[in-house]
Amino acid sequence: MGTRLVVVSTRLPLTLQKTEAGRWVTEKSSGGLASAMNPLLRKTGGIWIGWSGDTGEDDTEERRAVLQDWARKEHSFAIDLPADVASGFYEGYANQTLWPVFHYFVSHLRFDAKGWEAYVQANRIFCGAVVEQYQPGDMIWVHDYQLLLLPQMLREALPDATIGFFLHIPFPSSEVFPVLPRREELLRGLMGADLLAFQTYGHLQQFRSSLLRVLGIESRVAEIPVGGRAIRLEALPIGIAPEEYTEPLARDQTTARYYSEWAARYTGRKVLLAVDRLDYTKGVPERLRAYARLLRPETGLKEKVVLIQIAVPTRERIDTYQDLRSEVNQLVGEINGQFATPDWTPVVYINRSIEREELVALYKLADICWVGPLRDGMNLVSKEYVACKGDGEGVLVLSEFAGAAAEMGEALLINPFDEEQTAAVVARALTMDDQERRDRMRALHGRVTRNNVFRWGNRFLVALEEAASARARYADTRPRRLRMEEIQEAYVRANRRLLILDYEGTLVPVADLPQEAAPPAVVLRILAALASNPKNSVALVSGRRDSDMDRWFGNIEGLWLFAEHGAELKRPGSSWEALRSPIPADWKSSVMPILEHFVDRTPGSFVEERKYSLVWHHRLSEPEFAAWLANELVSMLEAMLAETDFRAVRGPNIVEVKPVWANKVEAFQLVQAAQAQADFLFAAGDDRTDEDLFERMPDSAWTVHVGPGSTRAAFVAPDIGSVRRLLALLANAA
Ligand code: GDG
Repeated sequence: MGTRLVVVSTRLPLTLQKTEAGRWVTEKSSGGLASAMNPLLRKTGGIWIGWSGDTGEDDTEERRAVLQDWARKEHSFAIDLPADVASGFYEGYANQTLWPVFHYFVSHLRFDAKGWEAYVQANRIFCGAVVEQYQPGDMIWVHDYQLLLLPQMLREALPDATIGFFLHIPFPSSEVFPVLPRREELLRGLMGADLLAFQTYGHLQQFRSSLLRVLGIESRVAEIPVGGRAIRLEALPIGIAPEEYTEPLARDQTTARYYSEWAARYTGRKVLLAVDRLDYTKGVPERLRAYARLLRPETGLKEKVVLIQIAVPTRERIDTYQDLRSEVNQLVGEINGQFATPDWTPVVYINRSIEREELVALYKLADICWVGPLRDGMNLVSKEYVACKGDGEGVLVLSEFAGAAAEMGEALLINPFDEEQTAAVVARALTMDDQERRDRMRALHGRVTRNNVFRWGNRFLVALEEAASARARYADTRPRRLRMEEIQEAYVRANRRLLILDYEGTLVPVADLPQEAAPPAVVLRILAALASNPKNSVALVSGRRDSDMDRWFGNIEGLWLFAEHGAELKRPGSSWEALRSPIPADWKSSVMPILEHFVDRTPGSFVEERKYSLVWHHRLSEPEFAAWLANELVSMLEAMLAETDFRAVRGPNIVEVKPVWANKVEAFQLVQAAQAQADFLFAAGDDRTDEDLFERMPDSAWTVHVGPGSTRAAFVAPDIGSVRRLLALLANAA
């Protein structure tokens, strides 16, 4: 890997702390992410950019020196966030709006516009910091839900940068995601990336369906086509660095001491272990209630088990977390109060962070690791426990709502909302026979060891590199931005001109309903001016019926009209003629029943009948369902129409069945026959059929593609407005 990696995450693996004596010191945290990123950063000479955790108000010499040390020795570049930005961003929009909704806790959603503004502001500050450090060729890797707007901000600031994004938390269902205030902005914020990666395939699919529902953007499983490039999509489940857990077990004295002390203390009892941040997504009260069921007299487990619950304080400034803390305190008190005996405490509750040496000793000690989140992106605790069980002596009880469940089929899966079932599964884990336990754990252990965090990091970077080089290849062959003056000059110089114009999507927006496609006066004026010039032959091609075309454009003298994509034409001054005739009369009667069947299945959709074509419109239907059905319909009709002159094609929110010979290339050739020796050929259009035309026109032709999407045209016009401006310029030129 020749290029430098730039990691961007909310927090750095370093934190700035002010001591009681007012001195600034550095605290290092070694999380899974740091273990994954550090080797990659070393290998690529990369850097890490993140929030210092501080406001930067106390801008002393000493503090600056600490941060300079970070940059020099740790390659970590700290960002300060002003207090109000930090709280609105972190405790506000990120953790009280996004976090609950992404974890399906819609009832915990809190939103205010200030929090959103702070979120935008914070993302901008991050963007500025990245731009400041950026060197051409860098690969930027943005992490997680706090920075959803960053990829697009970076794309605008650094158009050629390589930008990847990984979401550590779940992506919610498309029934839930749209609940979010500012949902459109969030999705657009991600669209600047070359690669978007999720923990599971399920999350990826949910993201795709939200994208379709919220922004109307269709995607494929592996990519989203946007504006002439593609964003790659990947499911990349994060792993752990197994040695960080197995090494202390093998060598560390403190770990060994803890382990033997505790093993002696709990002899004769089964140890159940739970390790969580004290977050409402982690299912701590649910676990405690299920545990209380397990201790009922009829199970015979009283005094035979102990639950060690580590609950690390987190986000304590948010009310919901305070409430959770009280609830857990109370439940622990109740269970211990009700069941304890002078020599047995059923729940050992530790409401603080413990050292890695202790944690690892507990993993080794535990007969069962009870991982019960109500929703979790992945859950690393489950993998860390498994890593410590090389001997096969342990059972993992795992919530089916953790991303980890997708990979850890040999765990005993629970629905943590079902406390009865959970208690039964834990009871089964306690009595599992030796062979089954070892078989399951060995399979898990092998997989956790193989699919480690290093592999994850490499896979991400390989995918990112591929995605970025695909974009770069595209950029080399990219059509030029519309150069109006250049076209105008050629137009003025020419003696005989031929202009062929697509209608909907080019001169007017694509209409939801067929009757809404009428042209505004400005378009009529431009067309009339162009068509009245004796040097010009101007043709307008539309999918609409001849009657619509007549009603709209019948008064414009000198204009060529093609209706139904060219199935019918009207030369200047004459009446409509069919391009081929007669067409078989029975084709509609075989296609119509199929379309009607689809209409019945798809509320809001309808069939429009034209002379030479049938169109199924699904713009008013549930987008995902309709898009899926549209594909079904096309493949069904493809088989049926294979031997005929008709084809089924998808357009924007439509499926159209039309004759193959009705197309723009034919239309162009007809006009060209009448306007031989034209020295200025011009075409503008936005869809697939226009691409066929662009390809067939000589290299000297002036071809213009409108809107996003890849194209063979010589120029790209960003929108309909710019096409109109260009045509107005030509109309007034001569
Ligand atoms: C997010 C997603 C996703 C916990 N207590 C102590 C301690 N820990 C360590 C664990 C583990 C980490 O904290 C927690 O990671 P999780 O994956 O369980 O959960 P989140 O913090 O919510 O992480 C999650 C993850 O990102 C990675 O993509 O898996 O779904 O929510 O490593 O060991 N470590 C020490 N003392 C403790 O008391 N030393």
